[in-house]
Amino acid sequence: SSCTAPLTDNYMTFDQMEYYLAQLNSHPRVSVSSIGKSIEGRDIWIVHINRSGCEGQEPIGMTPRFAYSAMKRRTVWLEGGIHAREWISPAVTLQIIHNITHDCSMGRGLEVYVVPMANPDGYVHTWTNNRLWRKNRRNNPDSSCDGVDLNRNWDFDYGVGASPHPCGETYRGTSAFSEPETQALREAMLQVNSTGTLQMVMAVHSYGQLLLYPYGGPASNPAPYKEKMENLGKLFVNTVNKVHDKTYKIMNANELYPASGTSQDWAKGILKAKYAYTLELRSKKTFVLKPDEILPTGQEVLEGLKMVFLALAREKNTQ
Ligand code: 0X9
Ligand code: ZN
Repeated sequence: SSCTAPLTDNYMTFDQMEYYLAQLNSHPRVSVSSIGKSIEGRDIWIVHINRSGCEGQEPIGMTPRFAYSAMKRRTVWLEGGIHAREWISPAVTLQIIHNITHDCSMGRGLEVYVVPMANPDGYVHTWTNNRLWRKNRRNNPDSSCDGVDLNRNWDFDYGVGASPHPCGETYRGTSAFSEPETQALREAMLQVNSTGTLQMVMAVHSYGQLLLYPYGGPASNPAPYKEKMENLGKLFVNTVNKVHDKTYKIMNANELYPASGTSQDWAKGILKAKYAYTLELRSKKTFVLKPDEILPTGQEVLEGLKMVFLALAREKNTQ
């Protein structure tokens, strides 16, 4: 529709994202706030879409008496933009925010929290200096190479399966949570986790068209609820694949390649989120996706998420 056009016509600069989020904040069901600042002082924004205005529209199968108020809140956390060059991630994440906000049928029975741009400094750098920059903009001491991979900096299985060298693309940093960006995400996730049951965490990346479930570390034991994560993941990819006939697949993260210190594994292993995923969006071969793929990528993911949200809201047992 025309009101989503600015979100799907082209990629937004960081300034445009901030402008969009500021406007969105005037919507009664939305609150936008900063969870902290990046190394270069940019805000990391979180969007909470609440259920006010959607009462009486609980999912089928959920007794109104238990819905929303009496029941422990079920929360969902979506993370976008932790890798700077994966522009389709914030673009799709913003579309998801738009959709949940403007459509009560999506995300019924759930409290949804979204960080669309977890690495603003890196993102700005991809617009101004280097389109293929991945990490944050840490000025590493005693090295001519900048940046820490924010998806190797989390304190679960930290270390092995991530580069110890500042010049590495997957440089893990000097210690777990050495970066203000991961610290801000951790604090916000702990806060959200304390307000309800964290049903699902999804980190949105590109590329590969894959849905990955934990663990991804080298010492990858089967994660709790592995079967359930596989089954819900299959529901997601099957739904996604009906929309534009694409070929998303589900697999174990460690089987793709071992990576430790990821937000997904921390969410699963430490926060005990029942479901944790890394979603790799389009394409099959490059980070540089043409703007005309923003809309279809968003459409397919939205259909998949709708199904997943319904399943999560209806589930009887929580974590
Ligand atoms: O390597 C990553 O951080 C993610 N892929 S990306 O190309 N977007 O950088 C994948 C992390 C998922 N975990 C494992 N593959 N173990
Ligand atoms: Zn990534």
